[in-house]
Amino acid sequence: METDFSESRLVLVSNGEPYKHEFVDNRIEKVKLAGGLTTGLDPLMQEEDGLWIAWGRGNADFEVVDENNKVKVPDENGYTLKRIRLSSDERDGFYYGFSNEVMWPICHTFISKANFKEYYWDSYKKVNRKYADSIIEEIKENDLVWIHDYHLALVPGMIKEQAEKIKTSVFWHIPWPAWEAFRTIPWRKEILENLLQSDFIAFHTKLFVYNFISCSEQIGAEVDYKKQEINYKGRKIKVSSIPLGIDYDEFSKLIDDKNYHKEAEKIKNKYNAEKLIFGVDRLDYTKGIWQRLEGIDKFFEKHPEYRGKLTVLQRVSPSRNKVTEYEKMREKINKKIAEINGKYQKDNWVPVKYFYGSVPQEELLPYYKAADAALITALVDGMNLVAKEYLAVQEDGVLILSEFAGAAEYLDSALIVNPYNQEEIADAIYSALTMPGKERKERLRIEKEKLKKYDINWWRDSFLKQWTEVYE
Ligand code: GDG
Repeated sequence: METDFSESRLVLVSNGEPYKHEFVDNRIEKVKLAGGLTTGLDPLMQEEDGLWIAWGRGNADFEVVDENNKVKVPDENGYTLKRIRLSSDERDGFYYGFSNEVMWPICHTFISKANFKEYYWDSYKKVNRKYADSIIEEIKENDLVWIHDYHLALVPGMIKEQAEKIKTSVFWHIPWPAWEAFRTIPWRKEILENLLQSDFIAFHTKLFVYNFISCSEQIGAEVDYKKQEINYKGRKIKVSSIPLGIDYDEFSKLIDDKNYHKEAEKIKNKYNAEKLIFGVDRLDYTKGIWQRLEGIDKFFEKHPEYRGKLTVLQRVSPSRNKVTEYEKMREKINKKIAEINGKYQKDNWVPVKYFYGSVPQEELLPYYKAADAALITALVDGMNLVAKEYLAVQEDGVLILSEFAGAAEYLDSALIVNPYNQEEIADAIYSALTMPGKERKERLRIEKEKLKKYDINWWRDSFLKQWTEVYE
């Protein structure tokens, strides 16, 4: 790791926590929460004895903390996790409300899905203040405070109000929209002004950097698109695109794992089809699941020779089930699948197999292996890690990827589609199924080289390097 932490401590701030504690049969168990952020930052936090501040959501989280809501993770020799406790009102207003019904839809340019309730905004401010106060209680000179994502946009400003010299940065995991979308938020200026109190902000893609600089310009900042610098009210803020990578070595190890091959083989046999296509997404309107199904419908209409031969396996993991929009979408997906299956099903063959629910990662990964192609048709996506994970564990599969996923800015050897274009999806499925082995392998080789080089460690080290250079 290049960044020298001998003089400073890393304080990580995020909505989700790296470990939760849960009651299991009257005992308390610690669970590591898988995901890019934990994978990439947990080793560094352990090595550097950092502090991680996050919302405690496990049902036994507050049974194991001390009087300051702190606990050592993964064990007594690990680093400190400080848990923020939210009331059910705060959870509804801050998390389900403002974060997921304002920031999420607007950042993904789904303006009509936003719900600009004053009460959500009040709750968002209150909880962001709670985070900021909790950080201030802990902060020491020279600490580096790294804030993550759209739930905590006001935290940089709220910290700076109380401790001007504290070094802060933000990584924004979802898209940053064009001004036309962002300006619809009644509190747009306050959000931007608070974010612009951090010293360094990074996004997944160049497009999001451009949008962010342009929004800053709209509220009166002086900007330099080339240097990726923003000057606002006497402060200089550096912006950058640093795409989040995966733990490539861990994923690619599976290629030599016999058990994993066996599991994949079982899946293939179970569906008794010549070809399998796989998709996995969190239930979200941004993921384009419904549009994907339209494309699949079109494919079976255009290519009757594949009826009985191709099975599409679609997994959907539940998410934000308290937001009505997500419930409606679930019904729409169910209907579309029933329609496709009703239209084309024959003998023992069903065109689309659908699974709703979360499974442990070891159960999910054999599906990646079993699939001849992965179909990712996000309507907008910050990055999309599934695309990267699929490629990492494949030996000759084909990735069909939406041009509107951040990952498409980097994975240009995939079959790139416009997710709103059913014909294009149908044609890409056909190309994937008929692509010669040599071409499949060559495309994979190119992508894997990039995934290996720009992995999760590269992302973390690049972020820390660019951020700390700001102070030189
Ligand atoms: C946000 C941005 C950005 C899925 N189902 C199960 C499961 N997963 C795992 C996948 C993958 C992850 O969840 C999903 O990551 P994505 O990147 O695809 O999407 P978001 O959750 O929307 O993440 C996104 C990301 O932040 C990082 O910055 O890429 O654009 O929207 O790792 O494998 N994992 C398990 N069971 C499941 O059922 N264990």
